[in-house]
Amino acid sequence: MVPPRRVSELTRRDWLKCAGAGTAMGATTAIAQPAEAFSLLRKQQAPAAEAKTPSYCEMCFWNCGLVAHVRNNRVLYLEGHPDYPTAQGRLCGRGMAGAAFLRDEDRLKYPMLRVGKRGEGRFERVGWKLAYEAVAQAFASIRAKYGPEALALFYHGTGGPLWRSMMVAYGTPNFAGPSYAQCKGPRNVGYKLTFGEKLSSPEPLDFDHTRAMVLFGSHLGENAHNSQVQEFVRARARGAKLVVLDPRFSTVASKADLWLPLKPGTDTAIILSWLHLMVKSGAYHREFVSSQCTGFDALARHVAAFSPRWAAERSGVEEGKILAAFEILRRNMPRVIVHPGRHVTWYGEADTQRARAQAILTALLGAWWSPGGIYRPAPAPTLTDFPGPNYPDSKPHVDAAARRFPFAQEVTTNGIRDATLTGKPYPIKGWLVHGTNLIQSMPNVAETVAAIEQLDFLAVSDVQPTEITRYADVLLPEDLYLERYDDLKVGGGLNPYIGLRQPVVQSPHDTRPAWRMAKELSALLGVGDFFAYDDFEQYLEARLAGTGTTLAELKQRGIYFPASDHSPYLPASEEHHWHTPSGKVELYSQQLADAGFEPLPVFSEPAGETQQGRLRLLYGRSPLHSFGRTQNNPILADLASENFLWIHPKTAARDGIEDGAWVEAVTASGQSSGRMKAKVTERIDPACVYMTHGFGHRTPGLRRADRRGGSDSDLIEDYVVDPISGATGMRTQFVRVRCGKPGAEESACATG
Ligand SMILES: Nc1nc2c(c(=O)[nH]1)N[C@H]1C(S)=C(S)[C@@H](COP(=O)(O)OP(=O)(O)OC[C@H]3O[C@@H](n4cnc5c(=O)[nH]c(N)nc54)[C@H](O)[C@@H]3O)O[C@H]1N2
Ligand SMILES: Nc1nc2c(c(=O)[nH]1)N[C@H]1C(S)=C(S)[C@@H](COP(=O)(O)OP(=O)(O)OC[C@H]3O[C@@H](n4cnc5c(=O)[nH]c(N)nc54)[C@H](O)[C@@H]3O)O[C@H]1N2
Ligand code: SF4
Ligand SMILES: [Mo]
Repeated sequence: MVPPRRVSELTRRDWLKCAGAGTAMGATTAIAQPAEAFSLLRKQQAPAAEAKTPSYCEMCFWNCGLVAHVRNNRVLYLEGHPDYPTAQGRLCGRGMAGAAFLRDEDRLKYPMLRVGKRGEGRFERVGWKLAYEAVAQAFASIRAKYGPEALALFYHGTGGPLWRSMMVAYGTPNFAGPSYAQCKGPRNVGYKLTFGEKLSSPEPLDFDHTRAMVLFGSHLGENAHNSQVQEFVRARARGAKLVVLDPRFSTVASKADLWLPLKPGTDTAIILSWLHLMVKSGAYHREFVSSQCTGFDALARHVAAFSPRWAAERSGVEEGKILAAFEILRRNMPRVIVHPGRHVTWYGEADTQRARAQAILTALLGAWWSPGGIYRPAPAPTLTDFPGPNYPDSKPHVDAAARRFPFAQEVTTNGIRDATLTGKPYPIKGWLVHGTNLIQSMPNVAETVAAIEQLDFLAVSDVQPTEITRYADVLLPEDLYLERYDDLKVGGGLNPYIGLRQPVVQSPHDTRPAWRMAKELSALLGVGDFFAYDDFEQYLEARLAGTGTTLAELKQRGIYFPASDHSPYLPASEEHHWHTPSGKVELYSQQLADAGFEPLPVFSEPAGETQQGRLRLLYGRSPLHSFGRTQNNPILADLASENFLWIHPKTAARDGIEDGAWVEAVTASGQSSGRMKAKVTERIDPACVYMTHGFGHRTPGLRRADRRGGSDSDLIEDYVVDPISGATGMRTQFVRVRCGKPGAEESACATG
């Protein structure tokens, strides 16, 4: 028998490969052991599983189906569920490493009350009863003094909506997640304004029939959404063309037919020039435009001035490349995927305008709800509501009361934070935070901390001692996703499904699932009627009534596909009522005009010109990490323990920085990224630096991640709020690079 290998003997490539290849190719897989001694065995060498339990992943929000091989309350390894559309039989590297969390000594193990100052991270262990009572008393006193709307919920992840039920039942309209205002907001608003639909997640991209793809940022492969990467790779293998716009030579740019190394924030200029060319040469989808769209003439007049030369001057991309990319679109239309992007909160108002430009480009290509473009996703199956009272009426949420963000689709995290800081439009005095590390996910850490200082009360539900937990008055430790039930997962897309998360092992600690915490706390808050089930299986059974499947069946199979005769395409000529005011696809947006915004996408130079020595901060994803939540995972910490500051050789030479040297990025106000290593590379625009998000933790409880690498979150002070969607543009930060602090081991920017 081959001895088990330490993770570090494997290269990152091995792990990515084995994750990508899944078990079908006899991949290396993980065996659960005490976290510090985590080792890897080949699947064939692992002891036989006692159970193979299906569930789904929560290492990120793609929520891939998995099958856990279990023995002795230990997960031997995880593999991709063969039937799940998001998994397609595989897990990504992060998903495979999920089992390592289970035996991680650093996880939160029991409820705690704060004993030190907020932010200090000093707590004492208590029982659940006391923890609940502390929350219930604080909530009741805030409600009595300020009204229920003075309570807010921040949430991300599968458990969140149950907490939302509790909070809404208690009377507050204020609940928000970073997945809107720090992520997809402007995209969803821009597409909704144009097509009357926001884009679903997974994005409905018809990779299997496409002939050409264009990516604005969207660094697929580094952005490791499992099935999207698999589908993209298949499309490329079939010969689909690829155009990538990115100021950085990203992994996916290195696979492209054409890479357009544009200046940051100039995508819209290039899109406008393509629209100009389409109108001028008549190379647009006439049938789609004439049957479905309104505002073409106004658009045609608007884009007349935006020649490829004009776009070249603004973007810094050669005119010839802009024309060559257009040729790829023209020749392959309508089978073109214009990727709508996902993390699109870059520059404020320009983000919604860019999303509008992408949507209009899609319309003119005839690539909306059409083969090889963006398909029409089937709605997710509907489940039965568990019987309960009607939710009470509440005051308008903070953004509505402040009359801001007319097209926002959700309450904004930043809106709630502002209200907490200023007391306007009304005070916010209590936060409940579930599964989101606001210290890392919201721009301007100082504002978040100042807002927390204004609070009468902060409760945090998490699984590990990340930064936000250090500020909590009460800490509610959740079971890990492999230890709990959650609400059912319903997916639309091409094959609508219902998926089950179920415990595959028991938590060895005094932790609880979100459903149980919400139910038990609700009882103390006097809104227990909204959670009138004895246990969660009863709830799940009731939700499944009439769907064609049962809990027993789902426990076995993990997923169920109700019959669906949905058609993913809409013929260009078919009569259709779009969910816009005009009932048409709105190339010209009267709604935006009426609200005082530009009705046709305009290009605006990104704010903050580069000054001598100052570099724009860009950031993105590490393929082996999710946000800031996996840096302490025993396997992933071993494979990718730090991030690097990408810097161009010219800039590095100017600043005297060598490849591999310890450096810090610093803002004008002196905020530092923390010490990290320089990666001197021609792959980045000389006027920018780049790093992956999620590193540079500042919380000693995460022993493998604390102060490892640099933090983009600590640097982003200068964010810009989009008045249309309410989202926060975060690529407006400039930094200088200086040598890592002398003192420790190194003294200067030399390697060594
Ligand atoms: N491994 C992994 N995968 C993930 C996640 C994760 O945490 N880990 N998170 C998931 C989530 S929630 C999201 S929202 C997505 C985010 O991932 P994406 O939606 O792909 O994020 P982007 O900001 O589009 O992509 C970052 C890229 O944009 C480039 N860029 C910077 N400025 C500009 C510009 O002005 N124009 C253009 N065209 N490009 C620019 C950067 O150089 C970088 O290559 O990733 C998802 N996938
Ligand atoms: N500077 C900067 N900011 C960003 C981004 C960026 O790239 N750079 N990306 C933005 C994007 S696209 C997004 S989607 C957001 C993501 O923002 P968040 O969702 O806040 O992401 P994380 O920072 O990973 O925080 C997740 C928290 O949930 C905890 N957690 C993990 N699993 C569980 C669980 O099962 N139960 C509970 N209760 N808690 C759990 C983790 O320990 C961690 O504290 O960040 C946004 N903000
Ligand atoms: S993409 Fe990876 S981390 Fe995200 S859910 Fe799927 S397997 Fe898990
Ligand atoms: Mo995101």
